[in-house]
Amino acid sequence: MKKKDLINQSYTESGENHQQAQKDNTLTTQQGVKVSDNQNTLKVGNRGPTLVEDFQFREKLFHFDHERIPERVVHARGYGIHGHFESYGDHSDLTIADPLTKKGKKTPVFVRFSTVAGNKGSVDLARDVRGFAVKFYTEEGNWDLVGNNIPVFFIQDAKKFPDLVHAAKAEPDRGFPQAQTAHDNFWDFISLSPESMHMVMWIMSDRTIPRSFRFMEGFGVHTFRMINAKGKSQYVKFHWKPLLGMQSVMWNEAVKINGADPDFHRRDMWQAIEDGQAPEWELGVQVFDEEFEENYEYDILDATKLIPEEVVPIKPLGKMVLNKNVDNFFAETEQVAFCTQNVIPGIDFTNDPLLQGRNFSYLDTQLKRLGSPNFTHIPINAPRCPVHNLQQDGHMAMRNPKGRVNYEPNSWEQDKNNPRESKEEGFHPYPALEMGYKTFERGERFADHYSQAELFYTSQTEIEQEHIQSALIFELSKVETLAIRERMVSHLLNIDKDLAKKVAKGLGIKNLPEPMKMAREKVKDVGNSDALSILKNVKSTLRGRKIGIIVTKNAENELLSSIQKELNNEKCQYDLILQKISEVKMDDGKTHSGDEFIDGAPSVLYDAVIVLGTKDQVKELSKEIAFRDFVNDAFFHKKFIGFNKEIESLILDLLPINETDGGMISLTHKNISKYIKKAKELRYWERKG
Ligand code: HDD
Repeated sequence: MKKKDLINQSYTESGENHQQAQKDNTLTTQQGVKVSDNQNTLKVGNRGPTLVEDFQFREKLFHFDHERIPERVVHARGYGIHGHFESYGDHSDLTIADPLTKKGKKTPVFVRFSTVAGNKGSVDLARDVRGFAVKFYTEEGNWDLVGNNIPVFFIQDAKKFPDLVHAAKAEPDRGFPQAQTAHDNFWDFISLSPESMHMVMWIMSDRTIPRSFRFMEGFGVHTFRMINAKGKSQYVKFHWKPLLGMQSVMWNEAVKINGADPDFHRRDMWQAIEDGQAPEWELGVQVFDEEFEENYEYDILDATKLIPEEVVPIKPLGKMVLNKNVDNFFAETEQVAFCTQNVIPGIDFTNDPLLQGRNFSYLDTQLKRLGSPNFTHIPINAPRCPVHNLQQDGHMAMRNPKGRVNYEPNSWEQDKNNPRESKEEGFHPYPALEMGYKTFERGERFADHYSQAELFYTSQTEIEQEHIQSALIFELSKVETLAIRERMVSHLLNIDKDLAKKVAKGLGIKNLPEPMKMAREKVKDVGNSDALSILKNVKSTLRGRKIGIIVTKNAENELLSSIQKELNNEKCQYDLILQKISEVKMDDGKTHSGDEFIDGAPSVLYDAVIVLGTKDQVKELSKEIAFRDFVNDAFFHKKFIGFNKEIESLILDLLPINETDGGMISLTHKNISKYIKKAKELRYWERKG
């Protein structure tokens, strides 16, 4: 320890050492008074009662006692990142929206990814929809595109939202299950809401167990309007496409990841950004007009329906890059307040009853969470363009205009503190013609609840269909009430008979129930959309993926170095997993320090694995459950497994096969690129079991 540090060292009563203030770093109270003792309360004698007079103690505790704000009623667990959006071109034929009118124009953004049902402290890999909320800080004000990683929603009308969320969250008497839909209340509600069936197919698919936030699509869900300078309105649906491609994990992996690393998704994002691997998404829109609206089989105002990309292709508009982690989680990720009604000139709403209800809900919820109508004064919510208005006062007001004017009209001189409306530049709602009787009824074309559920299911690969079947069987097996299980099967019969039969069989339902009565006949030809499948769209890349490499004592260093070199070329991350975290001595006497040790790095945390070792060491390792699980899980999760030739038979001894399959590669200096090429397929789906 340097002499300077020693001088600043003192000891508390209990003998712990702690540092005295260096110049200008003195601890103060919130009032700026310097603190002399931050370890001991003020007492009468060193064993006497504590004095209320200790204002430093009282202030410290007072602040601590009030540090929490209410968590979001949904999407409580989230993770925020800064970045920017860059327009590919001038899209002013479509919209005057500020971020889209100039090629290369960059607009700062803040994105919060989230799960929906779980509390703030729940696990990252719950089977759940992921929120994908983007705040654009445009020169024309904040524009919030508050979407999900699924293009449709459970319900058609916002009035049903509180019931949906109540049913999905923990049951009110017992306070569980946490972050899970596998319980009676959820499936009771769903099975009584035929409109949810399309979404059910999505949530039972691998879309709800993404490998990373970086490998997810995002959707604005509703139909919005874009308005150009001539006042022409066109309908749009927003899509975010991850440039790294899509990827999900298997359910058995998700369950294990939640135990091994409950923060798997946030850690992945944090690390990627710290490593300079900023994830990117392309923003695109499906554009269509009123003629399409009138002729489409479904109502474009119905958020439980999508328009296949094959029917209306996506027009790319620009690219979003997320490249900066937050400085303070609470200040930014927790306090960010997204509101669907935050639109700017050039973007407008439609009459989608879900969107209309959201526009009420989001503003309302921010008051509850952030406690003041001045939540826009918090830096993460503050627009980055000028803000002038006559709204004043309220809790924690930070923007306090000077002068005597706080009303309008007034006859005082106009300036920043005395602003006026502008007919030319101000936001004008699109002058849509609206006429009709007041009614609680829904549009007729909202009533076909099964066609697009079938479209989604039949557009999946066989493997993905199997995952949907297993997910339904798993979830419904946790439902105790048999009538609810059967009601779900009767819905599935309207979607796909084979699916219904397989789920019924999995649940031990011997006699199939009658199909649920349909409110409206399904369309004749539901079509097919390859874009709906993850596996039909795998991007052959290891970029952004992570490989777990177990290295034992005396393993061949040259082989390891060649592997590391190739993985670096692919911009693939990797961890060296050792028997002891400290270091490993290789065959040439050189050493490597470990990123992980074997108990802390199960193979579920990696996209592919490699084991490099000597026979003796691997034999020893094979006695350990962590190593056996590592190899077995990698095998059953259909990951590519690489190993040096010498240990091939030992690896096989751990597995239920006698010879290697196409997903297992015995590594030599010459065939590392073969392993890399294979691993880019991400999973060896041909593997049985
Ligand atoms: Fe919502 C949060 C997405 C329907 C009411 N919602 C919230 C967030 C996302 C979504 C991503 C988290 C924002 C953040 O990170 O802070 N919600 C959706 C999508 C929907 C949807 C894509 C359907 C298309 N939501 C929906 C309805 C209502 C709400 C129908 C109510 C009528 N949502 C809320 C909320 C939340 C919210 C209660 C909780 C926290 C918040 O708003 O800021 O107002």
